[in-house]
This record gives sequence, structure tokens and C-alpha cells, in this order.
Amino acid sequence: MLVLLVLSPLVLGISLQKTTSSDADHVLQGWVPNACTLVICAPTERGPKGEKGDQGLPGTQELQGPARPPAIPGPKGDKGSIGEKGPRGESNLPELEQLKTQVRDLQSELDGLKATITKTQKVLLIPSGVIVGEKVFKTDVSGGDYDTGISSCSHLGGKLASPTNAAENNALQQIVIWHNKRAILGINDMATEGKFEYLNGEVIGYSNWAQGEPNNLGNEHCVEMHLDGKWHDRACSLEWLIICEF
Ligand code: MAN
Ligand code: CA
Repeated sequence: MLVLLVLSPLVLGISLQKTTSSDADHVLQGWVPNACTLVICAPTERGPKGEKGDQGLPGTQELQGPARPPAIPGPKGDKGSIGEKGPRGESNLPELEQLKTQVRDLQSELDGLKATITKTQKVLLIPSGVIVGEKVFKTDVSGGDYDTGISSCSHLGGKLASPTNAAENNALQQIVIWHNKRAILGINDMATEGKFEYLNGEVIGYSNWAQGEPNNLGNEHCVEMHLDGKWHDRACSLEWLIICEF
């Protein structure tokens, strides 16, 4: 009984709330098993207007911008060469300044990585290859005459080495020295005596002839590099270290 007394106001309260909805009959139907008191007591006509209720709770705040992202911490690693790093973590610097610092740090990190890659490539190529500019000279340490050189380099996807400037000549000379063998170049004057050309038929734009060369001694149409990096014209049937370029 006591329980009923306690519960009835609750039931009543809930039921009254429901009756204020637009479909009171439907709602009452739904509550019939436990709300007979309400059915009996509910007036058929509207009573006088009640006073206005309390003002509702304020709505949730809207249109607030998204939460500011936390400060971006600087990347790990050594201090770059460009200035001191800013404070890590919660910095008061404007976001743009933080980004600029990050870009600088990344740039110096990238420079470091590039240098490491270059060095690694260089070390891995020794003693059979050298990188110079965009070009790579490499030997598989095979030997042969001019025709063999042409075909074996082509087979490997390259060309017989043809230095086109002093830097390339020095790089090629390095391999010649490492192997202590003269190398055959991708240069000849087979088409016209004395007119040396690259393999594509273009007249050479750079040369490093030894003193007195080319002398065509006994009909020499090929070119070899000696250990001092100097060139000599030689008979194409001789054998040399084959160095290709890629
Ligand atoms: C031969 C000739 C010379 C050349 C030497 C190189 O004597 O081809 O021109 O300089 O060989 O050993
Ligand atoms: Ca010669």
C-alpha cells in the first residue's frame, strides 16, 4: 500500500506529461494497465490556464570553433645547422612559425639523408663503379675488344664508357686505376680518319689525348684510356677492361 502511495504520483506525473502530447488517446491506451487512477480523475474539459512554467534549461552551445590542435612538437634528431630549434611541445609561437621551423628541420634532415644515400651508393660501387653527375660508370670486370665492349654494355642496358668532360674522365680513370687495367672507350674514328665520334655519330666535344696522340700508328680507330687518364688511339682488336656507362 505504501508502495502504491509512493509510486502513484510518479505514474501520475508521467501520465500527465504524456497527455500533453498531440495524441493523448493513443498515449492513454498505452498506459491503461497502470494508470486507471488517471483515467478516472482526468477532467474532460480544460481547466483554467496555468501559470507559465519555469524557463527551460539553456541550449547547448553551438557554433564554437573546433578545439585548437595541440602544439606540434619538433622532430627528433640532432640539431640542424640552421639556427636553434624552438621549444618543443606547447609553444606559444603562431602555427605558421611552427610550420616554418618544421619545414627547415625537415629540409636539413632531407639534406642529411641525401648525403647518406650518396655516400652509401659510392661505397657500394667501389671498386667497380663511380657516380659522376647523372652518369654511372661501372665494370663487370670482364675484358674484351671493342666489339665485345659494345655488345656486353648494350646487353647490360648501358653503353661503352664515353667521358664527355674532365669530371667524367677523372671518374673513369678511378676505375682504371682500381683495376690496374687500361680501358676501351666508346669513341672511334672508323667513319673518317682523324674525326673521333661518340657511338651515336656525334663528333666528340671533349678529349684528353696523350702527347703525340692520336697518331693512327698502323691504322688505329679505337681509343683506350691509360692509368694516367690520357687517351691513345689503338687497333680495335686489342683487349681491354670493359667499363660501361648508365
Ligand atoms: C702504340 C701506339 C701509340 C700508343 C701506344 C700506347 O705504340 O698506338 O700511339 O700511344 O701504343 O701504348
Ligand atoms: Ca696511337
